[in-house]
Amino acid sequence: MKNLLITGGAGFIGSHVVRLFVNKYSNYKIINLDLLTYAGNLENIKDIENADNYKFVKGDICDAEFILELFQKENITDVIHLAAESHVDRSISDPFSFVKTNVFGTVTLLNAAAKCWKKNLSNHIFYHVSTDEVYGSLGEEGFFLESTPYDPQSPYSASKASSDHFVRAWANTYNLQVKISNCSNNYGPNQFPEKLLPLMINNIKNNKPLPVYGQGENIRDWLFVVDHARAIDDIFHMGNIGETYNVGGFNEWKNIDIVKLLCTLMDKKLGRPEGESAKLITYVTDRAGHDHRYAIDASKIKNELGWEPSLQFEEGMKKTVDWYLEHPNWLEHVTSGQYKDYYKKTYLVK
Ligand code: NAD
Ligand code: TDX
Repeated sequence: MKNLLITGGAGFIGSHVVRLFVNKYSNYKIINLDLLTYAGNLENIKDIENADNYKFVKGDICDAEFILELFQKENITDVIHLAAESHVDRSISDPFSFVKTNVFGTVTLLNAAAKCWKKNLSNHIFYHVSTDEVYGSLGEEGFFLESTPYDPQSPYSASKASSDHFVRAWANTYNLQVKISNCSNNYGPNQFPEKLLPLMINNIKNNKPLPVYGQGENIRDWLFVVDHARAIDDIFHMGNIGETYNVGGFNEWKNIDIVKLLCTLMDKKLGRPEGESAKLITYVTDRAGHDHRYAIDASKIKNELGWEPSLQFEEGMKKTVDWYLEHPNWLEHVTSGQYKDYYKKTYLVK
C-alpha cells in the first residue's frame, strides 16, 4: 500500500502519469497535487476523477506549511514530482517564477519528505522528473548520457538543473532515497498550445501563420507522452535508488521538417489541397540563446529496465493530430483568456 503524491498531475505529462497509475495500481492511493496554473487543467483527467484510489488537491508546492500538513494528513509514502514551470519562452520573459516554482518548490517538497520520512527512509522514494535540457546544447554529433556534465543554457533549464542538484543534495545529506529521470521533448494529447506541436496544430487548423524560430534548423528528440509515462512507471518501480535515467525517443527532427510533416498530415485530415498548410510557415525572430540540438542516449533505461518507446513517430503524430481535431472544446477552453494575452505578447500579434 502506497500513498503516492504526484505533483503537477493536471498538466500535460502529469495527467498521463496520474491516469496510468490510477488505472494500473488500484492498491495505491494517488494524491494529485496541482496549483492549476495556466498550464493545469482538470479536463485532462476527467476520466479518472471519480476513481476510488484517486484524490485531487489544489495547492502550491512552494507553500511549506501546507506541504508539511499534506504529507502528514495523507500519510504520503512516496513522491513523483512533475509540477514545474515548463516553457522555455516564458522563462526568458519571467525567470523568477521559474526559480520560485522549480527550485524553491522542489526544495519545499524535499524538506517535507526528509522530515516526515526520517524514521524509516528506506521505505520511501522521492522521484524527480527532469529534462534533457540540463545537459545544454549539442552540435551535430554526440548524445546526452547520464554522465554528461550539466550545462544549462536557459533560465528554464538552469532552474531544472538546480532542482536536480537539490534532489541529489538531499540524498547525500539527509539520506533520502531519490531517483531522477531526464527526458527529451514530449508530444501527444493534452499538451498546452504554447509548445511547438500543439501550437502549430492549432494554427494550421485556424489558418494562422506558423511561427518557426530562426531558420527552423534546431533539432529535438521527440517522444510520445504515454511512452514517457511508461518510463516513469518503470523507473519508479524498478529503477535503482540514487540513479539517473535518460529517457528519449531515438527520434531526432529538425523543427522545420516536423512542421512540414504536420502540414502534410493536416492537409489530408482537413481535406485541403497538398501544400496548402505549408504556405502558412513564417520564419520569425529566433528564441534568445536557442539551444541547437538535444539528443538522448536512452541505452541505460533500455538495457537495465527493458523500456523502449512503443510508438513509431508517424503513428504517434497521427494520433496526436486526431486527438486535437477531435477535442475542439479542449483547445477552445485552454486558448481563451490568459493564453490569448500571452500569445499576443510573445508573437506581437495586433
Ligand atoms: P506543464 O506545464 O504542462 O504542467 C505543469 C503542471 O504543474 C501544471 O498542471 C501546473 O498547474 C502545475 N504547477 C505549476 N506550478 C505549480 C505549483 N507551484 N504548485 C503545484 N503545481 C504547480 O508541464 P509538462 O510539460 O507536463 O512537464 C511536466 C514535468 O516534466 C516538468 O517538471 C518538466 O520540466 C518535465 N519535462 C517536460 C518535458 C516536455 O517535453 N514537456 C520533457 C522533459 C521533462
Ligand atoms: O512557436 C514556436 N516556434 C518554434 O520554432 C515554438 C513554441 C517553438 N519553436 C521551436 C523552439 C524549439 O527549438 O521548436 C522547438 C520546440 O520548442 P518547445 O515546444 O517550446 O520545446 P523546447 O524549448 O524544446 O522544450 C521542451 O522540451 C523539453 C519542453 O517545453 C520542456 O518543458 C522540456 O523540458
